[in-house]
Amino acid sequence: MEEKWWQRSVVYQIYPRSFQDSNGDGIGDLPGITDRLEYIRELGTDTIWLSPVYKSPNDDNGYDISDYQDIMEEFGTMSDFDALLEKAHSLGLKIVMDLVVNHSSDEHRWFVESRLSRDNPYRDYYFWRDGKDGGAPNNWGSCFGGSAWEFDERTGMYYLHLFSKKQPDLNWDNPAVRDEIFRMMDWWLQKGIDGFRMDVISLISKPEGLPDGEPRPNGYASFELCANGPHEHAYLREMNRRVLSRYDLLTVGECAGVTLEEAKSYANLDGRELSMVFQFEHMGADFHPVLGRYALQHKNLPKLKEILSRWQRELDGVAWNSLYWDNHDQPRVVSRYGSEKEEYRELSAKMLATCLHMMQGTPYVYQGEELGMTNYPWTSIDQINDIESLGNYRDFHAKGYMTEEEGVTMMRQRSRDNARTPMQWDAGPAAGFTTGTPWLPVNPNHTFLNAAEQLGRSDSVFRYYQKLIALRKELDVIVFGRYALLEPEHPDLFVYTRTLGDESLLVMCNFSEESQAYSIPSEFREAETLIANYPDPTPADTLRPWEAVVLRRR
Ligand code: ISL
Ligand code: CA
Repeated sequence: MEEKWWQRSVVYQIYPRSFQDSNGDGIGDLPGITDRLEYIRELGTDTIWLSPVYKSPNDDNGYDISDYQDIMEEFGTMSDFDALLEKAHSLGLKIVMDLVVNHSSDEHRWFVESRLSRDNPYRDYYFWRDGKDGGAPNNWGSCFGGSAWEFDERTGMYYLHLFSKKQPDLNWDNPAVRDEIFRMMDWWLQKGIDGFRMDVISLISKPEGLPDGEPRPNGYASFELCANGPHEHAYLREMNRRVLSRYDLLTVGECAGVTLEEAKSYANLDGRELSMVFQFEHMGADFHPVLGRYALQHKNLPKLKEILSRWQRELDGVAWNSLYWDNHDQPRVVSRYGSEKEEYRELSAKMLATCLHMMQGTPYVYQGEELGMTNYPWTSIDQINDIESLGNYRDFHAKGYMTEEEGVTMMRQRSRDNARTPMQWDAGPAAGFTTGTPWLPVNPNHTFLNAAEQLGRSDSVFRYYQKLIALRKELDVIVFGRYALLEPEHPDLFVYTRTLGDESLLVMCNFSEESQAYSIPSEFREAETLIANYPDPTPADTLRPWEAVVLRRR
């Protein structure tokens, strides 16, 4: 197999709304990003994934697109985009765009037409069905709470929306829809972008006949029953044949509900579909067994290790992994698996980075993760903007699963808004994000947790990420080495090896604030330390609180 550029890449994800405001309106924008490209290059990441910047009424912050070939007004203009792309390329940075085509906005002209009449030419661009027994056509729930169906007065039928009612699902079974989407993708590729991150692309082929599913505690079947549907791979192969294969791209499918077996097809090294997928299994390792994501955390390290290790082992040589802890939909990993305590915050952030960045796959760094940013200390439901955590809270609250007080605690641990508070550039007002009032509050810890402070200090989290990223560029064993898990049952230690030819790495991570006894396997006793998060060498038989050490043997 010929090596692909994205197998050595590390991707930096930008959520434009929260990255850098340039005009004082409190909303991040394209000129703001362009001004900060040097920072991203300094980190060593070589590719940027831009969350959506397209025209949108912002019901779901840009994941509801009303024109795929125009830019959101708050973010700037198409010439701002062109300037961003040009400067990025001149700095050696690639740009991967978000592609949100499982659904459009209800304000997209296709849907505006579609809802006009039952025989409109755009009617079959979406899913329209008659009601059943005086209610919705089936029991599917929206990912954002409530039913996945909305009744539309005008034609007396329901339309499907697996997300908000302002995000109607596109009907991929209609060849005209696929033609439109492929043409639009080609238009962006002609501009010179370097790939796509494909939003919930695993949901585009709906199950035949749209049957009811098993209801969950909120009363609705999960939207994930649409995952990996009957024509999923056929549609992606068609997209690949007609569009992707004509360019040299990084493509990553966000695949809610993907299984390992399915991933071997989506992300196969034969290149017939996508470069890689975002799987969600490891994100579920701390979910409540029944209530799922929007309940309190249930940490379980052996489970997390089992999942990540299975993906490492089984995709090796067959398909390609993506590696991530954070993105704009997840709470901050330091608050989730590390420690917010002053004495441990940076240690734990570095430990988590080590654990992920020594694995096989393409790592993704979400803005602020390279500083060890944490969740926001929300004190009231009213502060929350995120449509997903609010909708799910309402469902659970109505069913009596959650008091309002528990809801606030849940938001602190779970809400997507934890990832969306402004990027912390400096200690100044609004953290250097804006000169105005930020659209979401700035985390009060920006006075000491910020990029300016960390750039000025050689032992900062930023500098540590920089080293990890540089190591991946340097060492084949990190990119291609075979993975093996040690100590699978240990409740607090995550230990694994990577091996390529005669070279091997031992990666040791302590996921707790207690010292843990661990005796280094004899073959690594004389090995050199490749990277570690404590300044002095680890004691022979112990890992200190949140310690991470990588040993290298040749
Ligand atoms: O993580 C999830 C399930 O465990 C859900 O958050 C779901 O998979 C996810 O929301 C899908 O995400 C993508 O599509 C959404 C958008 O709100 C997200 O921001 C985006 O990343 C609808 O476009
Ligand atoms: Ca702005």
